[in-house]
Amino acid sequence: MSQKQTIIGNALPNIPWEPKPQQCSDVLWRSEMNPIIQRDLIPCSNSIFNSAVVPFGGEFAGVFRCDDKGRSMRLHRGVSKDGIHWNINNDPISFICDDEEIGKFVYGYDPRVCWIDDRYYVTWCNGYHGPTIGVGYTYDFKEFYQLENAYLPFNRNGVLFPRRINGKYAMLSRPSDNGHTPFGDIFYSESLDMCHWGCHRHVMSTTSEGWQSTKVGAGPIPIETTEGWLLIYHGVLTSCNGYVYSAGAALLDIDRPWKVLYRTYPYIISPQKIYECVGDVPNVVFPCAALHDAPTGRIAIYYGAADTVTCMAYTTADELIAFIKDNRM
Ligand code: BMA
Repeated sequence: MSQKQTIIGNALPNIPWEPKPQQCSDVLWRSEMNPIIQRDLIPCSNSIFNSAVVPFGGEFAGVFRCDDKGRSMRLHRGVSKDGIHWNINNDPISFICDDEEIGKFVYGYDPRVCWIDDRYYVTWCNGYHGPTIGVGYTYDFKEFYQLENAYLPFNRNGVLFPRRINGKYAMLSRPSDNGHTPFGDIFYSESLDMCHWGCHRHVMSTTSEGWQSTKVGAGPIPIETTEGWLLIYHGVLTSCNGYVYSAGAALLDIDRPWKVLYRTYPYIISPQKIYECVGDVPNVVFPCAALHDAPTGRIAIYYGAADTVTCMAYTTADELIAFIKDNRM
């Protein structure tokens, strides 16, 4: 255990954890149990991936992207005692919403879950005349309430910050098109009421070549550290066989998170294992959640693999931050 705590946050003594294998020289190491969630865990599912997990009542809970056997994209709730073995509800979440037009569910995918103040906020890619960012909340992972969509279509990868910044809620997002968007930068937006979003700021662009040259998008909820907001994000490369989704990491300024302090030139994880390269969409790793334990700095990352299954990988805050600084662009 390090003397100084790098992560600003709570202890999570029961965080899922596997020590780094001796022969591993990478900054992230995969779970030996991958994939921790198989595609057919529940009767209706074609695939379960790109999902969000949080500590809940001494155990764990989450919102899962389950594409059904009609290949419709749905959100399901789940609970787990250890963060690894999951009990996912077979019925999709039915959001309670005051406004019929907003509450009419079309599709939902790539959820993120973020504890702020007194509740768990859920953001996801929500079908409303094309993809935009849906926002809702739950107290108990049983009843979910839906708020207004955050933005006009088209937008994806809406990721909240876990506290107000300069008195306002803050969210990263990635304006997009209605298809398999061949572009995309990360932006920052603020809101006083979780309804009206503005003061949009550019955060980061794609690079001229390499794993993050087609589009970038925020991944898990940013982790507050003494070195800045630790952001894990995905980046996409266009190969002769289509898109390749990898992930990198960045540090953002604590008070002005649209200012990137450092950002990795290399990826921290790319599709290499068979379960990341073979599936409904080959060559995809897509992190959507990260648990962390402040005293030890341990970080457990949840990512979707090949748009088919859910996997885990581990790192520590000190190791990842050192890697970002040593391998910055
Ligand atoms: C994106 C989203 C993700 C998916 C990725 C790769 O546009 O649809 O859910 O993992 O494409 O197919």
